[in-house]
Amino acid sequence: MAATTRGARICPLCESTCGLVFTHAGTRLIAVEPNADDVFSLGHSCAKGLGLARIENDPDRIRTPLIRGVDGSLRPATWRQAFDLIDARLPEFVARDPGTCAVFHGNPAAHHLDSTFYLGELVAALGTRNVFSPASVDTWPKNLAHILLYGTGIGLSLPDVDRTDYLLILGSNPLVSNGSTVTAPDMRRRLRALRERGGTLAVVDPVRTRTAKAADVHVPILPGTDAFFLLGMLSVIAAEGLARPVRIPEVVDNVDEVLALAAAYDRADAARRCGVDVELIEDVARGFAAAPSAVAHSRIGTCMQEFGTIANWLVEVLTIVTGNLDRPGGAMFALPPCGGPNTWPGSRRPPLGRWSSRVRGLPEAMGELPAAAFAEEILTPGPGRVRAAITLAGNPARSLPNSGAVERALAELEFLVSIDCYVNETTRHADVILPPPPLATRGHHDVTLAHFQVRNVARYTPPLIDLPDGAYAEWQILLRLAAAADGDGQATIAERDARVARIATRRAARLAGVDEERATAAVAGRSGPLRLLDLRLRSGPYGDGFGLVDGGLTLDLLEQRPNGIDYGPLRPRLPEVLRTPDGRIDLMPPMIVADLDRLRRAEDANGSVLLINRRQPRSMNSWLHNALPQPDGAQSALHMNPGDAAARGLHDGDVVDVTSSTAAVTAELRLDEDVRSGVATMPHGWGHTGAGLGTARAASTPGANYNALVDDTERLEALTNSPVFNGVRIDVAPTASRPQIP
Ligand SMILES: Nc1nc2c(c(=O)[nH]1)N[C@H]1C(S)=C(S)[C@@H](COP(=O)(O)OP(=O)(O)OC[C@H]3O[C@@H](n4cnc5c(=O)[nH]c(N)nc54)[C@H](O)[C@@H]3O)O[C@H]1N2
Ligand SMILES: Nc1nc2c(c(=O)[nH]1)N[C@H]1C(S)=C(S)[C@@H](COP(=O)(O)OP(=O)(O)OC[C@H]3O[C@@H](n4cnc5c(=O)[nH]c(N)nc54)[C@H](O)[C@@H]3O)O[C@H]1N2
Ligand code: SF4
Ligand SMILES: [Mo]
Repeated sequence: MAATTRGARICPLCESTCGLVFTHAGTRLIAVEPNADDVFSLGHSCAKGLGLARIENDPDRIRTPLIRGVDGSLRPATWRQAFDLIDARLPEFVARDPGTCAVFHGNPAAHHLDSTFYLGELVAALGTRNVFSPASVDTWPKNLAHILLYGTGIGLSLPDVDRTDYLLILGSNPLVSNGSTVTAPDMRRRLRALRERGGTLAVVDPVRTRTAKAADVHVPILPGTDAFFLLGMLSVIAAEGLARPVRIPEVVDNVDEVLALAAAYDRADAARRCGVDVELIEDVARGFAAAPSAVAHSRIGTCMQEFGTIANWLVEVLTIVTGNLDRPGGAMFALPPCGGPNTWPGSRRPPLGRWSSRVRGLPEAMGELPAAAFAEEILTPGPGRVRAAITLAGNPARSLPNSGAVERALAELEFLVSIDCYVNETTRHADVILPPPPLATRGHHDVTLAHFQVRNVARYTPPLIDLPDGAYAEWQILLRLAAAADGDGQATIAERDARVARIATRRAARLAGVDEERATAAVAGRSGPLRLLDLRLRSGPYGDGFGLVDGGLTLDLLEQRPNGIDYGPLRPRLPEVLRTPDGRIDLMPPMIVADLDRLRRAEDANGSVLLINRRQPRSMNSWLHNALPQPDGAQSALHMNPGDAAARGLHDGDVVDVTSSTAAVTAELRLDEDVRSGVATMPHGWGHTGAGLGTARAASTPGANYNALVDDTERLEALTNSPVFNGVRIDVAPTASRPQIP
């Protein structure tokens, strides 16, 4: 029998980053338990994390490369054969117009060191600006509001959930999603603790979600109207003199102007537009403003809607004018162990609009183009057209708007390489699929998510098993692809890695104020992502400065402390945290203020049902459906208020056509009292239909594809060009017998 290995592992699935304990028998993961000793998650976990053995051992998972044979089917190949094919094909696209080869990197890539540190190498080698990711269909409105207020899009202001007296959550359901842009494992415990210490939880959501049920106040708002709700709250605060100027940091400008703007707003209009009573808006405003500490936290419900940036700006304004910025219990900034844009010195030009997409001229943000342009960049003829793509850990065929067009586009590519563990709706179009190795072969530290941690902690879990013979780590795949793009497939990965490390070492040495030789020597025993991680940790805010700071953070130290190191609650960081050009916070950013006209002209839904997204506990976007089937039969049922259903003559269990401006899908109807009138909900990531899928179990319960219904052209958030996932106008009717659109 194979020897067993047991060790701590941070879960890579969601932003909670729970500590788990893995037991391996040889290379096989045989058990997953919560890690009670983890300094941050304290034994919390969920069904997905505990399901990692099923996910890792799923018989449908790809374990060797697949390449498309002459008969058109995908078949197993050696790594050598796969890279030979890539070496033969990829360079011709790189040699054409810049941008001929696009990159799409998906959600799991944000969790792994490999992609965090090495994806940039591949993008540079491809010489492409056609880089897309779910960020532009997820967080961009929030990122933009933060860039304009605080100077960086990733060092977000965080709700200090463990100390606040009043938490207002808008458009998030952390008791199912486990939280987003807030890394706070075990939200249930934290929210319960808030109420036990006499605090208030208020939830703004069209649905009485699990989180809303656990709250003191639920505001059942109409989708897409958060900006009105927040303006309504601010009008109460302005008119009743509830702002707290003495608690507003000196670096904040235009406080009076923003309050004057709010005071001029008619809160009765807010009530009408949001579909809630004006008294409720007033109660929440007064409760929030009167609390000793209060903070508003907004997430995807407020982002993927028509007025996402305005809403996310107003969330910050609310917290700031009530005197809750950068104070315990208010909105605070983390100090991430690897550092980041808001710990590194110097302000930068906002990473916005430096280039734009070819077809529609949609502006770049943070180095990427809006994913709403992904399909048309492939489908529209002309110079600079995308003809090849590399996808990493993403399923754009199900995660992007207008997925019908996305799939047509993927099918039209001349060459597609996917790094992925499944043959799914995207990778079935690939010429080559390269699988990532088993999870336990990787070291794990959340470089990006550490910006969202509600406590300052540093954790790292080391690899537990060796890479199988002949397999590639994901970072090695990325460097090998970069070499292929350069037409230099024979250069060794170690050489390329050494080049990456040299640049990283120079930077880390500069940050730590030591000479390069010293930094190089300090990490000499390591290679790959762990060397880069050590460089970042040692030059980061807690770092040992390559030996300058006694007891400072190093990767060695974290290896000795697999349950992590707790540096305590968040600490005030103003003004050093700011990276705006003048080092101040302008509460009236011209770009957002100019968009208020559009808000004023907003149309009502005019009787349409508004479709919004619903996340499911055992699902993760599109990719766990094969390994972790949903407990109930109706995987992607449309949930609707019984009154709305009755008005249409519909009954629980009916099969209905859901029709939008782009497509129609068929779904099972579930009557649900928790969904407010005028609204329906459905999860995204389903629609496991069509030929060539390698996910037999998911395909046997295919569900309906939400994103076939979402427009990628007409209705976009104006400042970020993000899709309006929340608030899709639909008709719901008994199903007609016609073929379903995928
Ligand atoms: N189980 C599970 N967990 C996940 C995921 C998953 O697929 N499954 N996905 C992960 C990912 S990638 C992310 S980004 C996070 C997202 O994490 P969350 O932001 O918490 O996402 P949701 O659970 O979808 O919650 C969004 C809520 O917004 C509400 N909503 C919709 N429209 C509006 C609106 O106009 N205004 C307001 N105020 N509310 C609205 C919806 O009813 C829903 O309850 O979750 C992560 N965690
Ligand atoms: N309608 C609607 N659409 C949405 C959303 C919504 O709320 N509503 N949410 C949006 C959001 S927030 C997000 S983040 C996106 C997610 O969108 P994507 O990131 O495109 O989609 P996922 O379904 O998470 O796909 C992840 C892929 O990574 C693969 N994978 C898993 N682990 C690894 C790994 O370690 N390495 C590699 N190489 N591959 C791996 C999986 O097999 C899967 O194919 O969806 C977006 N789409
Ligand atoms: S809550 Fe998120 S991080 Fe924690 S076990 Fe579940 S999926 Fe993993
Ligand atoms: Mo996401």
